[in-house]
Amino acid sequence: MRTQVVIIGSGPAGLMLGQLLHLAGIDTLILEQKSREYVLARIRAGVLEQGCVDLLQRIGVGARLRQEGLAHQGFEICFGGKRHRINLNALTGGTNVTVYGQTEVTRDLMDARAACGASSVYEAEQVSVHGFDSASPVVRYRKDGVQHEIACDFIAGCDGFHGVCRQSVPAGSIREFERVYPFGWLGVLSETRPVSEELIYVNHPRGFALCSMRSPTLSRTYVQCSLNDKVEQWPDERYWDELRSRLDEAAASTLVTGPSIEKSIAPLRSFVVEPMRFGRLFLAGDAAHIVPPTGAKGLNLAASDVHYLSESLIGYYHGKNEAALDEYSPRCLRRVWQAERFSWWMTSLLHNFPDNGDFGQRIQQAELEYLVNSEAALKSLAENYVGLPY
Ligand code: RFL
Ligand code: PHB
Repeated sequence: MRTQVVIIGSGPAGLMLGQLLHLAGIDTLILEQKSREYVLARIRAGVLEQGCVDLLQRIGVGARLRQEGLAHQGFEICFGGKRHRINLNALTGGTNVTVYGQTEVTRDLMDARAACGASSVYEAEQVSVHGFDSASPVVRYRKDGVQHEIACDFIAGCDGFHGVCRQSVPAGSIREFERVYPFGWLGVLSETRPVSEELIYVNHPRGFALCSMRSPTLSRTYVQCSLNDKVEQWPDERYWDELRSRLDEAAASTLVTGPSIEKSIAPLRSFVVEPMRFGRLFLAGDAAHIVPPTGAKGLNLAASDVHYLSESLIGYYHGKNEAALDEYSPRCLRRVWQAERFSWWMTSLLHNFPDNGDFGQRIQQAELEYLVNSEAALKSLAENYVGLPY
């Protein structure tokens, strides 16, 4: 069998790329190791930049997002027991973010792919990529005990941080940059009314907390936890007590608790590979970079990567122009490093670092004070939070 582009991974990066290429008349096959249901059940991102919303609209998957997405004109930062509002809309001259779950983005994209008849193989086992340093790459996989081989022009590695594509690149051709943080996020999804209409990011001596949401009746909240913690050590009651203890008085007194419907621990990491292209293999999204979730940038970076990748591939097919392919990695990496810097900075500003010491703590408090009292600092925060242009 043969197709033009094999996309490995049916997360947001792979699905958005599939839709962008379909609209340009380029054939794709998506290979995903998990089932459709498994992919749809993964609770992850919640905040979309305007650029990501625009891209989803442009590729024809914006109908439900327009109806159900919650436009947020700002968010709050809480420290020293007081909340400070960051008016994103005013600080950026009219830009908002949209709260709409990654599960919903994924569902909309999967539905659009099914509607246009493009091929996806779920539960594809032992996916492997070959010959991407030549003009005729090949992808192999097993499905229901049968071995398959697909010849293609290009391979898009959209297979996340643990995927096979990045690992298939010879060690001498790739450089990795990494910072691992000494804590994780314990996240809970609950059918409870959110604490506030906007997100609250909390800096507290007991550790960071975040009150987010998926809808007016569905809360998504997080507390900073130890990397040694296990979910079983956090029964609902302990979780809610801990979250409440980190909130300001008003938020704590209105916090509505209820049974968790999902609870998980995620470690925090910053990670980038350079370059993001190896001959005819392109990495996009979490396969190429990870940001700590504090800046809400992961899914949004996946969107800008595949936007650039689609432009390179469309440029190649329309003009048979190899130069269009060369632009992919440098264009992505410029924006990736900006988001890495911002996510690292938000993480440093808001978390409790065990090794910071008293000096580090005072510096963090000074930075928070400066931030909420300086129009220049607020503008910089807002400009990055709503997303740099692409
Ligand atoms: P994904 O979503 O991991 O999808 C990769 C897909 O590839 C499949 N796969 C394979 N398929 C075939 N063969 C193999 N060998 C394969 N290996 C893997 C996987 O099964 C999967 O389906 O990567 P993608 O598409 O690059 O999308 C990235 C985003 O998922 C990620 O960046 C965000 O979820 C990060 N993130 C957030 N991003 C935001 O923009 N805003 C947020 O508010 C936000 N909050 C978050 C987050 C991530 C979190 N966690 C759990 C790390 C909050 C959390 C807690
Ligand atoms: C979420 O709603 O899951 C969420 C929101 C903002 C973040 C991270 C996660 O920075």
